[in-house]
Amino acid sequence: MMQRSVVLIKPDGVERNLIGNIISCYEDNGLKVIHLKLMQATREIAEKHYSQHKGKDFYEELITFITRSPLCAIILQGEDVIARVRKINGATSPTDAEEGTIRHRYARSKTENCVHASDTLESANDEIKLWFSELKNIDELLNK
Ligand code: 3AN
Repeated sequence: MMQRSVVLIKPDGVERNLIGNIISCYEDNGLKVIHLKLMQATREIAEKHYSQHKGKDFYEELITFITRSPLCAIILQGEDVIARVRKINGATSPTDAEEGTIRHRYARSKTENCVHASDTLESANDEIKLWFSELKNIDELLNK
């Protein structure tokens, strides 16, 4: 199924000049960048993005981290892109991530793990609306 996924190259990835290498991992797998921007996340958007983690012991660290410097927000498109991107990213922790995955290669910890990707179709649609609220034709984009 043709899908869209939101990928965030998190502040650690942007700070360490990994944008190009990370995007290459997706493009080399046949996935297409259809939107891309650099932005600094506000606390408000970060809290909405990580609302399911509110109250967990790592929550404050996560919000501080994701808002500390610019991130690169991307919409990727492709057949089964949601599952494929999560496979390319690897497990949350770099010590669990399989060899060849982005997190195995670049992540330093569970928090500083370089990338985020949508985990379901529903969250992809919510995340497109959250991170790309300036897009005028979001509904058209989502239904295409
Ligand atoms: P993933 O991004 O692999 O889908 P989630 O959705 O379980 O992981 O968690 C969202 C983010 O929260 C992770 N990307 C990671 O940065 C952070 N996180 C998750 N679990 C932990 C943890 N135990 N300690 C620190 N940070 C965590």
